[in-house]
Amino acid sequence: MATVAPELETGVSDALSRACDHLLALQDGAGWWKGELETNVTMDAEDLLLRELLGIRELAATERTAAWIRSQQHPDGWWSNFRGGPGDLSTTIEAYVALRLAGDRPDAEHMRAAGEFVRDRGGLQQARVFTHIWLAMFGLWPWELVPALPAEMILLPPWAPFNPYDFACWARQTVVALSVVLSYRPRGRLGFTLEELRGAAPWSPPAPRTALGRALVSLDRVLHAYQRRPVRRLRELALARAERWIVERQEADGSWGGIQPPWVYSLIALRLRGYALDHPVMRRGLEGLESFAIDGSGPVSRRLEACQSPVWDTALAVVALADAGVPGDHPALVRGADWLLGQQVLVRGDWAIRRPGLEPGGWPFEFANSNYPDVDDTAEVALALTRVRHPEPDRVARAVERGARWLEGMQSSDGGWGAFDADNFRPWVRALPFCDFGEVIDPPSADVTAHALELLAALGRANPAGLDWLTAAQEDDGSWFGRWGVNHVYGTGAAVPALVAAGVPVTDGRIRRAVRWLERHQNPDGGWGEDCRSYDDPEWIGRGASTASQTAWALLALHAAGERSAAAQRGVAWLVAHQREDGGWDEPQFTGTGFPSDFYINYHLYRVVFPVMALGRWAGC
Ligand code: R04
Repeated sequence: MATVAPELETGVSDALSRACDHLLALQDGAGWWKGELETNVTMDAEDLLLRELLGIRELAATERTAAWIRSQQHPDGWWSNFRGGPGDLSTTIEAYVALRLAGDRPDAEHMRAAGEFVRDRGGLQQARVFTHIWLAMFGLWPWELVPALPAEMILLPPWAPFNPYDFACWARQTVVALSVVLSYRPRGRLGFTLEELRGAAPWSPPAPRTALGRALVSLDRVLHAYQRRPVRRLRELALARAERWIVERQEADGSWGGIQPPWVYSLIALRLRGYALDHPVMRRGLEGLESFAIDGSGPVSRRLEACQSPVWDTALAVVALADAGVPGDHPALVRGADWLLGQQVLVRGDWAIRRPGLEPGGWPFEFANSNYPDVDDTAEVALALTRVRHPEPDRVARAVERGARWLEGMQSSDGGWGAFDADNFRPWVRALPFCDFGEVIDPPSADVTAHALELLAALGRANPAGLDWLTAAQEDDGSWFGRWGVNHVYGTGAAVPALVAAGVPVTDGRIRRAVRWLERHQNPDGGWGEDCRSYDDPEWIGRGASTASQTAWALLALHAAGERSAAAQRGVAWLVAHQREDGGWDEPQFTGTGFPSDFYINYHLYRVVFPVMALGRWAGC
């Protein structure tokens, strides 16, 4: 074991105290923390298209949104889905249409470059299904070429294949709303065409590679024929049921699931069902959506958060500050705990379909998300609460106990945990022609399972099935895959502390192999980084420019493994050397995962909370 230089110890303690001050200053008076949640410009483009469709697009907001979209364009003409990433066809098409809507001319330099990129990639024809739907809603793409999604799906019972509960909750809310939209096939007008974005080859459906895929393409043809002549009474029954399903799920903040896609599509679906814009459901929905916009006055640009992360950020901040040695009865921690206690979900949501007997008690991700508490947040919040010395300890203990019971009940039958649902792993929906974007099921993942195990271990509750699941999920190279964070550095940073907490000795082969994987993937500068491209190209696994959050994740694993090695010291030194004057860190890279390969998130608080955790644990030995 390497000795630790005294300069490093001093550096850590200075860095930590500045970082803690920085983090404490970011707390809201109400007790929560919330960093910006940055994604990509489809959010902003679709916001303009939604407003155009509903007839509520305003000039000033359009100009500020367009300014943001322009500011995100790569000099070569395209837009990507994460900072530093490659151009994305669908994102570029949506950004282009939004800028046309804002008045940018197709012969302007930046638009010509975008058009060239789109045509090079095969044109509009090759875009994802969601992009085709947006175009179809304005008469710019034939509805006939959009894969079928019959509204009658809502009538299927939860045991039938392709019923809404086979989809992950985020996809479920999206497809139910879109099944209404696809039934009405609205056709707005934009006053321009997109001939300049047409590629050379005609559209042809993607060729499925499996027998199931081929069967579903045939089914798609049958359903298209049905869409031309649906059984009227059945269709109306389905639409009425879908409408009710949607309205019942609107959250207190006016959102659907607190995430942009179902929110926007639900508003469109209800409008098509005849809801006027001043109907309370629509009004709450539109006002809430406005509150997800980060807007300045004057020439400052306007952008939209795809969702918000206050519960997650607050739990992480409390854990980080406690790790850094802030006393458990510090007012910031007590206020944070008080706010978290008020966020526990005590009503049933969609999760109860698969776990009907289970008492509620989880925590969600967002301000208002009572239909969709998740295991990840429940684990992290309960862990945070155990670190606070609250004036009402019994109240805290009861909340933690309820959360832990809910979490135990949400364990899938294979021993792992998914994020929002138990046993959501029927793979068929992935093969639907409609589902060409993002993950559409919510099977157990290593990171969520690790967080669940870490909580249960902290409460002294053994869970052999979970431990076995996590053990089996270790890759041959010693790492774990990161479902909700980029990527193997995240998965490994979650799994190792969980295994150790669950009683696996640091000398165990699982821990040693993970440590060796981390050491092999340390950058020469001492930090760790992993590019979002690691989801598509194995060459990138464990590789990328060093970032504060990923360096911290690696250090959390090394710390749990008992390492005070030269490698660990160089990682700690990287964090100390890259801290900003104000106590924070810069992190332009996206290190959060929405959907592997398709959707990435830059959680702006990650760059602070994870370094505080890592340095705090390092300093605490
Ligand atoms: C890091 C914590 C992970 N934990 C909680 C997850 C919270 C965020 O989950 C989602 C965020 C999302 N955004 N956008 C989508 C989305 C889905 C999530 C999204 C949904 C549907 C389509 C496109 C994007 F589950 Br279509 C920001 C597990």
